Amino acid sequence: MKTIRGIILVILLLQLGTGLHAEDGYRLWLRYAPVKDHESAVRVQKILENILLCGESDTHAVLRKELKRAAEGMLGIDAAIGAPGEAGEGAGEGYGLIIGIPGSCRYLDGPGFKRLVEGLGSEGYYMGYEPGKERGPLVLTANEPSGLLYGTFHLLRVLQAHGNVPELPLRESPDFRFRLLNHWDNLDRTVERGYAGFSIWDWHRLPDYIDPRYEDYARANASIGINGTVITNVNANALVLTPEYLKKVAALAGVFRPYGIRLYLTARFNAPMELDGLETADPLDREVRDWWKEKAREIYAAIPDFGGFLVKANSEGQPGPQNFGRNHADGANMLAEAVAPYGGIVMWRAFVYSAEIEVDRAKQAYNEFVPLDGQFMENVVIQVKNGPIDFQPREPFHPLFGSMPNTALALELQITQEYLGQATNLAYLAPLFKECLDSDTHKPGKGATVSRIVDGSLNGKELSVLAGVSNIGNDRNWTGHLFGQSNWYSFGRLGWDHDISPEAIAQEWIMLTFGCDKSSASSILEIMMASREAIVDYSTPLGLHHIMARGHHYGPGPWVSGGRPDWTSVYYHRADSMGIGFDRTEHGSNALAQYAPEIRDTWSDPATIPEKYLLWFHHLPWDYVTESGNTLWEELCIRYDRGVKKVRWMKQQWEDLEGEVDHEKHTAVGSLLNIQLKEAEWWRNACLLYFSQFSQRPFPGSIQAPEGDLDEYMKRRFPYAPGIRPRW
Ligand code: BDP
Repeated sequence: MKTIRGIILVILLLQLGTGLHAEDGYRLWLRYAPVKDHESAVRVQKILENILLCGESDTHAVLRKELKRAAEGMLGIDAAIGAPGEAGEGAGEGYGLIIGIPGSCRYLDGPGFKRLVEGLGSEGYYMGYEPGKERGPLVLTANEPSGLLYGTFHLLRVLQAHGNVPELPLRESPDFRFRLLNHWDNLDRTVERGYAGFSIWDWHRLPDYIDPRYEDYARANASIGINGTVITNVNANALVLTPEYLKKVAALAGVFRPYGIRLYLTARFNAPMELDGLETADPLDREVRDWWKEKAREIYAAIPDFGGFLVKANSEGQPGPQNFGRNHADGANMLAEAVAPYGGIVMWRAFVYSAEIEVDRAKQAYNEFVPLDGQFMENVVIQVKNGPIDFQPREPFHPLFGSMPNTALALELQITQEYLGQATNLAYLAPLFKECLDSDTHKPGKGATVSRIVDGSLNGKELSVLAGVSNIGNDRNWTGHLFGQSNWYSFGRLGWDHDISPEAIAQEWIMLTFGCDKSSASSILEIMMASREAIVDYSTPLGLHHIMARGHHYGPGPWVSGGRPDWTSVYYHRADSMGIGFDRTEHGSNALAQYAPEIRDTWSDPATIPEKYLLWFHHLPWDYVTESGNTLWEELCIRYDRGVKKVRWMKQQWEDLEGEVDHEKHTAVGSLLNIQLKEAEWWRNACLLYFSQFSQRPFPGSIQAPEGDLDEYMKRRFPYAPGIRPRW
């Protein structure tokens, strides 16, 4: 009787628990929702009820808290987490899970355990049974506490998603050494290209007030393998390097440390001038070099594990070495020298282009950086965006990948959806990330994929960095759109293992986020997998790019012209009475020459280039016949229309899930899909009406003809659209 009452109480408490945590998305993929079926509950309980946690560190304390939280949420039990020295420890008897570094308790003493972790590095882990056994307690071991951290989160993820342990044994280590979020957060708490509220960094109240959200942020990142964060905008403010701000920064670093997360800052190149009145910021000037060395010393005194600097220099108005007649290598090496004694790194961005140079913007970064190959210090990495323009819904891979074999290259992805519908659109980005990672540069030969270049394996580079521009803000659900969480999640998962498929990542995320049944999960998966292509279709099909509205980049703006040509749309689509597209073949800007011959040859010919890149590289007549047999004009119309239809389908598919997923989440996403449909129609209508002025051809009968008035679309203004800096 007593036990039955106990069980009823537990169930009631669990329900109350879920009620208290309304499904507002705050808990991300770490919900630890009650395990639904009995069999799974038994399996999970076997693992989590009695745990032996060997060793002590701040990270161990984190593990203890997390395991307790998981057991309480999933099973309603208070897990017993023993420390070494307890009875039964030597044989591991009575434990479902034993966690520790080899040698950290009697059970993990044997040489067998040491061998298990060989070659796993500082973050890898082994999960399985005691060497030579196929049963007994589950063992999680690693060389360092951070390995235990990633192993624990992996285990909890699989237990939550599948109600079972992962396939064993498991030997895991990350593909990229540095897996970093880049926050474009300003010190006034606005977030450049941020669509989820204001910055989560409460600078004014730091260092004394520690918002509990900082720890939740660290947990979330650690749970998906992210091990670093650049907390300030690349359009940098030197103030963050002052003693007053460094105290605040140090407080954040202290919260992140037990979670294996190192903190990085953006360095404004002329900080020595702005902060201390030096006459120059010339990287070869002795005084300037000493200034940075002293600054590094000061930072490391406050934050011993400070990660290093991220720098945007000589780009979009940011100062850089070229202001002083020096080059990017001079600038990067000066900073690298300052942080090298402490093990710090410098991430120097390749996103440089200038309106003064009369060269296709897509070619400029390559032109500037390739001659510097081999001139950067070992602790410098050149951070390259996935494509040569700017995070468009679809871009070919950046030609710098493969072109600087003697330099470590980082890949910068954009998690925030600046050009993919911001936070009103559902866009699952793992397919976009993967498309770039899997691209074969053919430099120096077949199989030289972007992922192998960036993870360092192709050219034997130690330093490997995957960076993602964050989509996090202080909105209750962190990312504005609930599905934005899936992009943060995918970034982390791909940073750990770039071979996982977007489908597999989405499946995990869906189970963790919605905990729904299999058929609902597969409907959600279909929506996610269709979403990115839908956006490409209704905004920039067939390789069109950079035709969004000016400044805030919200909505269509194919008519944008005037001012800096490389910030207009007409510069990129080049529509005229003859046709449309940017000729980047040898007859045009010859950007194709920056790619390997295999690629250049295939892409130079409109008949052999993958159609998704057609207008990126070719200016073609409106009557050019595409793969489908339609003319280019017809195909363009059909794709714009197809994108809209896809969103209509996504909306319907989501509506059908009513009652299958949590009500609060269902309503929020449903409302946003209504907005997305309006925006998709707006893109299609505006772009097709605009381009039809040049094509002078009728809309094909098979599409829904665009509605509205072009003038009205052109007059739309959004003075307070989010994510924009006032001076843009
Ligand atoms: C563009 C953004 C701009 C950023 C820039 C960058 O529109 O706000 O500052 O990239 O990456 O996508 O530096």
